[in-house]
Amino acid sequence: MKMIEAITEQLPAWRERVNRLRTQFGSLKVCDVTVEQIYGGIRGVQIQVSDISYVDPYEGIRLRGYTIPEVLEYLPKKPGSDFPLVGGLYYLLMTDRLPNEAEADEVEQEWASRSQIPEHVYQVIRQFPRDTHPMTLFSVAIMALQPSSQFASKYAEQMFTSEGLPKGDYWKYYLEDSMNLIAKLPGIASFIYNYKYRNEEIVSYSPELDWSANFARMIGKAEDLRYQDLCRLFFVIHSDHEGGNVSAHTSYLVSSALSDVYLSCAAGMNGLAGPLHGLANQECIRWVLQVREAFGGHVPGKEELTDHLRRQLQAGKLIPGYGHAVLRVTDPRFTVQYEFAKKYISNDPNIELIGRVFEVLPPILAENGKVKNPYPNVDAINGALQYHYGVKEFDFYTVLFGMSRILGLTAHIVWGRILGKPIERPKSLTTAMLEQLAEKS
Ligand code: NMX
Ligand code: MLT
Repeated sequence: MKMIEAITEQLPAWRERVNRLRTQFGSLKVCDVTVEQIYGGIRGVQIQVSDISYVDPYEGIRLRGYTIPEVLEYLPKKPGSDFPLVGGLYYLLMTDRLPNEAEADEVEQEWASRSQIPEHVYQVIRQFPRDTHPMTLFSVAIMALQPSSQFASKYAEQMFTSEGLPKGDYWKYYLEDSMNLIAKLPGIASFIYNYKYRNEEIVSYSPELDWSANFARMIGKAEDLRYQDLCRLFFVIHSDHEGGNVSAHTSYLVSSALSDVYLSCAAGMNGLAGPLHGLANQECIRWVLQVREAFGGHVPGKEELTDHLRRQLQAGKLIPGYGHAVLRVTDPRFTVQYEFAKKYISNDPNIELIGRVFEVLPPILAENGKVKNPYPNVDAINGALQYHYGVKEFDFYTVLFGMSRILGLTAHIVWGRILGKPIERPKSLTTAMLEQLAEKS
């Protein structure tokens, strides 16, 4: 794989940079931690390093240094499509280099060749009651693939042989596992969808189509080219949001114990399934529809909407899709999806309402100074787009987020192994210890 060559080429320089920092500047202080930060979700404490992506509070995400509009513009596309090949995005995340068409295509072809899903994975999913949440099925299906982990078997094998597995080579097995897992995600996600809501169909992967279009085809949207483009857009922009969000942080932590890619990504998906994180996208469309229902199915005018939103906030309700732990501006991932919506489906009433809420809500949320970011995040519009194109089962939306997020999670994990990061083990204190520190201050 070209991707392996590209990483191998850069390896000595990266390792050298990290070694220099650790040996020459190991005692350099990066930041202080306050009592409020300890109790407040470790917000703003700079305890990680990752070069896969970075979220600037006032600009939003950059994936390997590129903004969302730049990523959408520069990555290779399939003829006839306006949105990138996910294979190209993965090449960028993994190698820190923009791929050419052949390199993006090679990743796509690798996925096609690794896409066969063992029968027992379908059986595991079928064992669950049909009303099980799709994220549970998704996480379980990833776990069901774990016995095929090349890293886990190689690691176990070297314990009993004289031939060791050099630490510097772990990453190659993590990358193999990552490629094998990602290749199977369209098949797994689509089967969960088909099992729960359609005809229980298992659709095999078509090497003629890219990863995104394969997923669309597998859920019955072979003819819907616009939906396929929406999938490409969705999968690219949800792939990563630096290392500190719940799913990335969780999977990275788990992998630091040398748990393999399957164990680590399933853990990350369990975090993504929380309503304050990925699950928010299913809540957003539900909320949008409830607001319309409160107005007899119509889109309320600005004044009516303002009153309605104030009442909700006064009742202590959370408005899904608004706010962010790091961002202090409108999420650029919201913006590009809103642009897609205005271009192709501007007459959709849910999109109209989302636009109106966007006009009206930020100043209201900002009023009491409590909400640190009164602007929409990525989830505020995801569901409405899926809903428009006929994917109307809200609880499935986080699986789409998960498919995409695994691209980023695995890039973080593989690079953790490349740079030889040790097991994570921060230190905890007791309340009494903090009280003693407070007394002395
Ligand atoms: N509606 C109402 N109140 C809010 C909102 C909102 N959308 N966002 C924050 N607040 C409240 C929050 O509950 C907290 O109140 P209290 O002190 O009474 O607990 C207060 O404002 C301060 O919260 P922040 O410091 O601004 O936000 P925090 O960093 O703790 O949490 C979120 C960030 C994203 C978890 C929070 O804004 C939220 O729950 N938003 C709605 C859910 C959502 O959209 N999640 C998706 C996140 C993106 N993703 O894809 O993962
Ligand atoms: C994400 O994409 O992970 C969310 O925006 C949450 C975050 O960054 O904390």
